[in-house]
Amino acid sequence: MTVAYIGLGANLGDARQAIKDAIVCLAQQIGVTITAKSDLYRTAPVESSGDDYLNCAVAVETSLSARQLLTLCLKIELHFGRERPYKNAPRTLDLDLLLYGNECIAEPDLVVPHPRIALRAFVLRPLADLAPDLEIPGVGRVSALLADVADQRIERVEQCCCPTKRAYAS
Ligand code: PH2
Ligand code: MG
Ligand code: MG
Repeated sequence: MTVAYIGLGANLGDARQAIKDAIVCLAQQIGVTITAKSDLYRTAPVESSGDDYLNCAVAVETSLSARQLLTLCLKIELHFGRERPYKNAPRTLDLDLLLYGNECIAEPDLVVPHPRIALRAFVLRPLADLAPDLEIPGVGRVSALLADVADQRIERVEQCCCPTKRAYAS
């Protein structure tokens, strides 16, 4: 079993519903157990256009390989109507594999840790809910990295509704 972190984002259509439904969908997949869910954030588009995004992140325990998890994320995005008319276009759902255990993977279509993980409050803030002390391989500690993106607009819109805040029954 590997602990992985997946970032979720959307800024087209009913973003809040899509993110909620996508988490349920992830939780139903064989080989994926959601162990924690971050709060939900409204965030300013970064190198992107359109409405503000909603972003959050989940921690999963998985028996899938990083490649299998990526393929699953892309399949779920498509199921939620994801289209890619141009780079960073507004989207109904984006699922990014942020971290896969301590692995560093650099393949053309699969880079882990996510290449822009250290630059984006919309990734780091939800990750900090899940694992503030997490050391991102080759990058640094989540809590320390967060200080460097303090200028990016991000606002909590919903606390994780899990009974214990961290634990998410899947
Ligand atoms: N995703 C992007 C580009 N810019 N900005 C915000 N606020 N949230 C995102 O999820 C996001 C973005 C590329 O995936
Ligand atoms: Mg993304
Ligand atoms: Mg993506």
